[in-house]
Amino acid sequence: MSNKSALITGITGQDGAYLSKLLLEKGYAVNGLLARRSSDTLWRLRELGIENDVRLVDGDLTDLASLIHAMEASAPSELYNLGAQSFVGSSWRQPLVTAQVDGVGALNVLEAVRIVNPKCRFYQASTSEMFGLIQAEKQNEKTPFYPRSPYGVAKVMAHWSTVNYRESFGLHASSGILFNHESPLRGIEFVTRKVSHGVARIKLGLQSELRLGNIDAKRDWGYAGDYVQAMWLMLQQPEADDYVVATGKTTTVRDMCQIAFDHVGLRAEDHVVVDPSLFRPAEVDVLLGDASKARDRLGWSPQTSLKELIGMMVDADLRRLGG
Ligand code: NDP
Ligand code: GDR
Repeated sequence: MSNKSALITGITGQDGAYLSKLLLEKGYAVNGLLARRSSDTLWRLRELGIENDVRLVDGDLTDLASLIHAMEASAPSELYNLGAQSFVGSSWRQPLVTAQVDGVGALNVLEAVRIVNPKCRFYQASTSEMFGLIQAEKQNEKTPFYPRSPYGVAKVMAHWSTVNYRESFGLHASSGILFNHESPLRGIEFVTRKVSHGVARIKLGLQSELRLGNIDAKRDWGYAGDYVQAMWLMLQQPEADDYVVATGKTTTVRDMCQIAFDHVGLRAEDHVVVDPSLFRPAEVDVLLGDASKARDRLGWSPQTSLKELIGMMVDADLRRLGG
């Protein structure tokens, strides 16, 4: 057990919930930045049974004053910047919000750390979307970036700001370049959860069709519960650095769907409809990560197969729907 204190932006999101649980188990005092919304955003913390174990501080990534206040109020030794407009599809429709929250927002957090306590360790939620257009069969920390969406572009800014604050001000600032990671707590707009929810509804006779966009896209999908461990490990290292976190396996959306339908004894081809209106203006066709550095330096490796992950997600959606 430790007497460390953490501040998490994006605490109400998928990763924020799993990271909170992990840090609470390690004895941390867990604080989270809560952006004001008109509806309830605490369902994930509630689902993990930790809603009353974390302390929430009002704030928004676009409001530096609120971040300085959150730093002062929670006196963290570690800050995890997970907050973002994280849906790639929306980033074309809300490019300026995405840039403000995901790009400038990260810079605001770095400034708050620099101003209030430059000894506080910092984690940036970087992403495989920064790689974008295929340039290497497997992407690692040395692969150049070529983002393909306003989201990817904003995240490149946040990533380089993190490197820059490390080099300019000596902050212990690390970036985790995480590939797609999913769970039963995934937002419904992302493809794995859209599929697990759709499959559960089809199984229960509540719908018959599942409309998807580009099912030939390939992703390197892992389990969020495994990936938050890597975030924590990065901040325990003597030196800050950047790490790719991935499974090293890639699967098409089409095959991922089939895994989900197989789980309930149905055939994907009987239900999936490709809807061109769901295609993106520019696509990231393939992602496949090489996480050897995380394995060698952090001792991290993924523990959950895609089949186990998708099965877990479909079962959770069946349960939620009362099936
Ligand atoms: P989610 O979309 O589930 O969570 C995003 C979080 O950011 C929510 O808590 C949301 O709050 C918060 N947020 C949004 N806008 C603001 C704002 N203006 N000020 C403060 N908080 C805000 O994302 P994930 O948990 O899946 O991802 C966590 C981070 O990791 C994100 O930065 C994402 O871009 C990045 N990432 C995710 C990957 C994945 O596969 N999941 C892979 C690589 C990177 P609210 O609930 O109120 O909307
Ligand atoms: P992604 O995740 O864009 O990789 O970003 P998403 O699940 O949205 O898309 C994955 C791939 O599936 C294709 N696809 C569809 N996607 C959605 N959402 N809905 C559909 O109906 C559909 N049909 C096909 C997409 O075109 C894409 O190729 C996620 C987010 O969590 C980011 O925040 C994170 O940085 C990256 O993963 C790594």
